[in-house]
Amino acid sequence: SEVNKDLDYEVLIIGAGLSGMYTLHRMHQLGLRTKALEAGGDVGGTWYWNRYPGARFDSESYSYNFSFSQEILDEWNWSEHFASQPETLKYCEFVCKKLDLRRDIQFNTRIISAHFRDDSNSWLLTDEEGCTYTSRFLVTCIGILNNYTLPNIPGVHVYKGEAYHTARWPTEPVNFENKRVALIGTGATGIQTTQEVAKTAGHLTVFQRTPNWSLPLRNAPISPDEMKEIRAQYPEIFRKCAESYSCFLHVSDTRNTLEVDPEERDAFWEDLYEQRGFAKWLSNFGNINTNKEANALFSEFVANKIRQRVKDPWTAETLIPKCHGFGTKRVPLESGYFEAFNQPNVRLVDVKSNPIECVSEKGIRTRDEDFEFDIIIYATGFDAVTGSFTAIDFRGVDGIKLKDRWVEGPRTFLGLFVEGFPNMTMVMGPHQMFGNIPRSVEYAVDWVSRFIEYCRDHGITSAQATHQGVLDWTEHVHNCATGLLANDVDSWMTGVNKNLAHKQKRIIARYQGPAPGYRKRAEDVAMRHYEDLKMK
Ligand code: NA7
Repeated sequence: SEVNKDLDYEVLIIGAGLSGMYTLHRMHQLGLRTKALEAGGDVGGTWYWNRYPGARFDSESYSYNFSFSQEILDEWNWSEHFASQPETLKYCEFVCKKLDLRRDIQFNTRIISAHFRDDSNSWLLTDEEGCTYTSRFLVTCIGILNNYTLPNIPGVHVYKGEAYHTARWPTEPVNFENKRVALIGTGATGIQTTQEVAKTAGHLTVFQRTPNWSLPLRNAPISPDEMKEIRAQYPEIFRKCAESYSCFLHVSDTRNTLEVDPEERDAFWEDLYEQRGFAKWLSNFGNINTNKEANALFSEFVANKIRQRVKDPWTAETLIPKCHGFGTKRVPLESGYFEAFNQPNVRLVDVKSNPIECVSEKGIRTRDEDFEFDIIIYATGFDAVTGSFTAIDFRGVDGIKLKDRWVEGPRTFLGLFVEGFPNMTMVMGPHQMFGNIPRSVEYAVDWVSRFIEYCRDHGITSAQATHQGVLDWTEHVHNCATGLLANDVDSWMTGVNKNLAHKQKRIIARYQGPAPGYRKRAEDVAMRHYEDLKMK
């Protein structure tokens, strides 16, 4: 348009994972001059970078895929209930091709700064090579688990053998045969990696600081006939996800754990234990997430399962969490993780009682023992949620830094806008609904697209959150978080990363109310023609 003729683009997108791809598609539909700038060499985001052995969905494949294109739903077949990373990466490439997105994605382009320019109401982005890009609107699609962190252990860079962080796994397969392998970290990633590497490694030593409440994934192949049935059920699948608390297929049981007859309760839990995916967590009694006593009962049920599955009593006890209850952190799902510790080539080292002192040239030194390794795997997690935003130098009006805005924790409007950052919207920003991520991504992208369309149609050149809007939304997010046991525990979900000095204090990083509630609020804002925003 005339107004934007001095700008390179009408819309710039940072990232070409699921969020970036879908945003680009919607911008194409609107006919807007758009470019997506992606740090990686291809599309896929999380599924591009996290190529570690055993990486796969914990959400049902058919609840995780995009729902907006009947053509894509008709043509794509999943081979497993919980697809592996290579299959999901292929899915991303398939979507990219189907929607003809590649022409407007620039790969190998890492954005290091994004500055709002008051005089022209536009964004100026700079990549690490010093190239610049300008646009009216900016949509950040930079993920919530993107910037990986290495452990703050002395000597990490001294080690001379092969070393990999799970989130930067090489494209060529790593051979573990006859190798002495170390793995640090037992979150969802470390658990998936352990059970896979244990199959071939000469010897695997798992360094565990905090154990996790992990439950069986119960993956299974999908036959062509079953895929046909699933395809026929897609409308029902997406309806269920839309109605549920966190966009999954599972719906929690409203009964109070403590009021259910113990025998009936155990039978219910035994049945749940056999079910697929997150059912064991999300179809459980809702009050295990809020009531300590209820939580302790189910935690004990899971502890007994671990005791039954792990032969060595010390190893079994060490694998059982003692300091946090079930489901107060993201529950990792496993396929033979506990049994791996029964193999002669796998050993658990408890870093709490025997701390790592340093990484040496040849391996890892703990207080009690000196280990030599051929390969070290770091499954040590991410500078999560806000980390994606502090990795880029975002500046708003008058040069204010996003970092400074969020010193006391994120403050947003609907998780979509930041005060003082006009024309910038975040897909999967802090204080947004996460849950089953692609379901939330689709909603956020649809919302953002309608908003940008509105601005275009009404000649709006500047739109930003108001101070009051941000105060109200932040308060609402904090209210929704009240009473959930998860907020009393250190994890990436509460913004804590023990490897980063500035991330020692818990924050409310996510919107934790029901997804339908989130959408209702966001829908209201759109229905009232965005009058909650400051527009000109
Ligand atoms: P997580 O869940 O943050 O797990 C990181 C793990 O690494 C966790 O067990 C940490 O122990 C451990 N860790 C981190 N630093 C150290 C040091 N310095 N020493 C020993 N152990 C350490 O990351 P994931 O990648 O597993 O999963 C992130 C999300 O991605 C996951 O929830 C899914 O949603 C997808 P700690 O618990 O801090 O004691």
